Formats: sequence, C-alpha cells, structure tokens
Amino acid sequence: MILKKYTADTTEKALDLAKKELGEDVILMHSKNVKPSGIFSIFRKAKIEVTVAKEEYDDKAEAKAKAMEADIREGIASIDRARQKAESAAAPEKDTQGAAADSENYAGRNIRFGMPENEIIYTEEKKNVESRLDNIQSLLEQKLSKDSQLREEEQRRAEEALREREDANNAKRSKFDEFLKLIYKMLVDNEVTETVANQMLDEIEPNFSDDIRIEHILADIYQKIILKFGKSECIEPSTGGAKVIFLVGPTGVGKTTTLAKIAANLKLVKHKRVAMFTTDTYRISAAEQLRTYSTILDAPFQIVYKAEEMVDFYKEYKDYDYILVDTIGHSHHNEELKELTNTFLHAFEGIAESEIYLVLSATTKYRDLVAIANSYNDITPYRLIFTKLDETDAQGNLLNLRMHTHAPMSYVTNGQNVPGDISVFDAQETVKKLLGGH
Ligand SMILES: Nc1nc2c(ncn2[C@@H]2O[C@H](COP(=O)(O)OP(=O)(O)OP(=O)(O)O)[C@@H](O)[C@H]2O)c(=O)[nH]1
Ligand SMILES: [Mg+2]
Repeated sequence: MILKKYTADTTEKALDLAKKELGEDVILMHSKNVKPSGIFSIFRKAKIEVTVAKEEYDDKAEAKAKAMEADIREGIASIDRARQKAESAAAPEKDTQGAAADSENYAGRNIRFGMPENEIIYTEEKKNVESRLDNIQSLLEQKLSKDSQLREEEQRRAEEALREREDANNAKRSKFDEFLKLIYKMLVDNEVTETVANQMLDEIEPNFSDDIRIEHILADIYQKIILKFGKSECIEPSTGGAKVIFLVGPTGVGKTTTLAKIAANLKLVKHKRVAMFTTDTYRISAAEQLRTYSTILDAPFQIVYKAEEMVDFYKEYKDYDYILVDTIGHSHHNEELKELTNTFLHAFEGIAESEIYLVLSATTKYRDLVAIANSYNDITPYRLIFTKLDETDAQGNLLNLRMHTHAPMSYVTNGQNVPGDISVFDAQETVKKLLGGH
C-alpha cells in the first residue's frame, strides 16, 4: 500500500493532485486543515491536507478503504459546517443580542486570546473537529491494522487449506501409484517384459478417488490384458477338401507330441478323418515317433521328402477332414532348413486350405522367442501354440509374444500325456496367473 499527503485549498483539489499522480483508484485516508503560518496567518484561509492511500491488492480491501473514506468525508463535512457557523457568526447582519450571548459564552477564551469573537468560535469549532478527526484517524489506523491482520489470517488459512488439499491429493495419487507398482512387479515377476508391463499400465485410467482400491485397478488391467490376447483361433474345418495343418517351430518344443494330441482329439473326440504326414526325414526316430502315434490312432501316415511329393499324397487323402503335417525342428539361424520348411508351407497354395501353427515352449527365453518368431514372420502368417506350461510358473512370454507378433493364440499344452494335456488357450486363466492368481 502507498500512503501519501497532498495539500490544496480544498479537499477535492488535493484529491485531484493525488489522483493525477497515483491514479483514479486512490483512497482518501485522512483530511485535515493546515493552519497557515506567519504573522497574518489568522486572516488567511486554511489549507486542506489529505492523506491518500493506493491499494495494491484485492477488491475486498478496496471496499473497506472506501468505507473509511466515507467516514473521513463526514469529518471534512463537519469541518465545513464549523467553518460556516464561524463565518455566519462574523457576518455584519448578526444580531447584537446573539453576539452578546456568544461573547458571554466565550468570554473566558476572549480574554485569554484577545481575539475577535467570530475567530474564537471558528478556532474552538475547528479544534473540536480536528480532535474528532484525530479520533477517526486513530480509529482508521486500528481498523487498518485489524484488516491487515484479518487479511494475513485469511491468507494463512487459504494456504493451509491448499496445502491440505495437495497433501490429500498426493496421498491418493501415491496410493494409486503404489497399486500400479504392485501390479507392475507382479507382471514382471511373471516374466512379462518391462516394456509390455508399462504398456499395459499406461492404459489404466488414473484414479485418485477416495475409495480407490487395488481390486478396481486389478479388474481394469485384467480386462485390458484379456482384450490384448484377443480371441483364440483354433483348427477349423475346411470349406472343401482336407484342411492341411502344419506345426512348425524349433527343435524339442513338442511339435510331434502336440500334433499327436491334436490328431487324437480330432479323431477320438470329434470323430474326424485324420491323416498324419511328417517332413522330418533327418532323424529316423522322428518319423518313427509319429508312426507310432498314427498306429495307435489308426490314422494313415506318410513320410514326405519334397513339397511336390506332398501335393501328390494330398490327392490320396483329399476326402479326409484333416491332414496334420509334422515338420523338422530347426534353429532359426539355419537358413537351409528354414527354406525347406518354406517350400512345404507354400506347397498347397491354390490347391488346399491350410493353417500354420508356430509351436513355442513357454520355457524359452524371451529374446530367443522373438528371434524365432521373427524368422517365421518372413515366411508366413501363423497362429501361436505354447507348450510346456507345466514346466514354468511364469507365463509372461505368452503375453510378450502375442504383443510382439500380433499372431492369434490357439492352443497350450501342459504335460507329456497324449491325448490329454492340451487345451484351447484360455486368456482368463493366463491373465489371472500373470496378476498373481493361481
Ligand atoms: N513337460 C512337458 N513336456 C512336453 C510337453 N510337450 C512335449 N513335451 C516333451 O518334450 C519333449 C520333446 O517333444 P517332441 O514332441 O519330440 O518335440 P519336437 O518339437 O517334435 O522335437 P523335434 O522333433 O526333435 O524338433 C518330449 O519329451 C515331450 O514329451 C508339454 O506340454 N509339457
Ligand atoms: Mg518332432
């Protein structure tokens, strides 16, 4: 707040000076008559000195200042009234009786000051008004200091309320963050990669409500991961002729065993006509393994060496429902075998409907799984089968690979038993495990 004094003939003129310098919004704090000095000062007109303030803060304070200004104006009016009274006492037409009475009333002072009667009245009234103004000023000062205390108190309370609100928000936010951290830890413990875990958590709507509970966040992320897994896509009958089903993948993941499980289910449960081919001519034991299953299932069996040969064999079994083809397992670094597999996979284009399933073990390291999946991405679209779920407690790689490849999930296997230990991938079951369920 700026406080300044201005002196002029009238209050208005003094205020004008103040407004010129400080602007229109100055507040009149105090006004008083200033006695002229010098030998003939008694005959000279008194000047008015005003004290003005310029507020530098809120409207409320301005309103209060205006109220004070009104008080002061009243004081000034009072001075003016006194002056008028004194002037009318000095007027020539003043009746002598009245003057005598006044003279009596002020006799003591008359003797003391030796002044003309009208000047005595004026001086006394002026003193009264000045003392009244002094009172108003001290009142104003008290009020101002009280107001400023109140303002400080108000500001302190507002700041405290803001701090409390911030603390409460931070508490809720940190509760939400705490839950997210727990879920993140759970996912990563289950071998979901940090990238995928963050991707999942990013999709959770922030919730800082009072009744935030971990169950709500879990339900949210549960739904979201299930949606990420999408609908499982499994073997479907062909619209004409035998459907050719290929199982491809690295060595030892369980291709032959899984093929036997699928064949057994199609034949024994769904009563479909099934033939079994193998392109794995590298190891005698590999072919013998599948032959044994075919014998048990009483299903035709063929060893296939070349892609053209396979098309010829297909003609023999085209009235069957399914031809299941086991392929040679190979490293994703082995370009020769990769090319050979490629020729088999594309042999039926324009001849028969086919589906290709990439068999991966849930126990394989994420980095290797990505390399394997990438090597098949170059060849063909595929669906994902995960084996050996019984050998790991962490199913994170199922989500990682689904997110990496965008290939549909199909089957999972969880044991060596044929024809058991195979099922259609159940996203709910896997997501429950990823989130710490059993
Ligand atoms: N624990 C467990 N073992 C399995 C599962 N599936 C297959 N196996 C075992 O994994 C081993 C390899 O299975 P195969 O079916 O021969 O694997 P493959 O992919 O055909 O192997 P290659 O033909 O040599 O490339 C066998 O001992 C199977 O019994 C499974 O779901 N769980
Ligand atoms: Mg095999």
